[in-house]
Amino acid sequence: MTPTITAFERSPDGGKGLARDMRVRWALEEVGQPYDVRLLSFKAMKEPAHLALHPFGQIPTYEEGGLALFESGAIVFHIAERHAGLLPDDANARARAIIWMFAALSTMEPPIIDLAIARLQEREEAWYEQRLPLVEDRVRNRLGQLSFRLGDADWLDGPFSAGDLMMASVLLRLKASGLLDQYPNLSAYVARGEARPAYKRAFEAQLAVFSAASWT
Ligand code: GTB
Repeated sequence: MTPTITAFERSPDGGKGLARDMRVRWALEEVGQPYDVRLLSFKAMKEPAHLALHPFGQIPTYEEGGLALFESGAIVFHIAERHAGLLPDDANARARAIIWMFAALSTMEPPIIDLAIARLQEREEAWYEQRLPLVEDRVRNRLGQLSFRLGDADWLDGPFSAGDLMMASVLLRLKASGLLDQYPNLSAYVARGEARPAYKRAFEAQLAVFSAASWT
């Protein structure tokens, strides 16, 4: 059964691949699973039909037969569990790859999103200039720790895994900020992710939505 995912009809990033459907597309491409996409307007995301799938009225969702999932991490984990290629067979190596999925989502992503929100929504606040360096420092702290752990390895724990897919997806959000450039091994890590054929296919697929749209 071909799964269907949801994505923005009109993403604020105009196709830079920063919305979270991108990590789901990437996972599906890595395992060679074709998929359909249902595009949603911001209005449709808050309507009952979508809220029945996603209680928070967001993208991405994933539907496959009778199964409906939300949360990009849970979706990527489901894909990685059901197909070969994103999680090692060895039980301990598999558990360690899963650690990195959680680390990406619960340790790295929160300060990165906090920074994105500060830059997008708090610029006009009187305290913005005071707060920004604190937020950036929290991101740098995590990047420094991750950079130290990665060292000169290609991936976080042996071969490329769902943990790397999630970590690279989270770090990509920092690309435009310049912060990543201060950690050459992390920049190279993200670039290795972007160079993967599956990533490129996923990126082109999400970009095609915006290139084809009449409003662009
Ligand atoms: N924890 C959830 C998950 O991982 O799936 C978070 C899902 C989420 O934040 N979805 C966002 C959404 O639906 C899209 S990805 N937002 C609409 C809403 O909440 O009403 C976040 C996002 C959006 C836009 C950009 N961008 O343009 O750069 C980047 C990331």
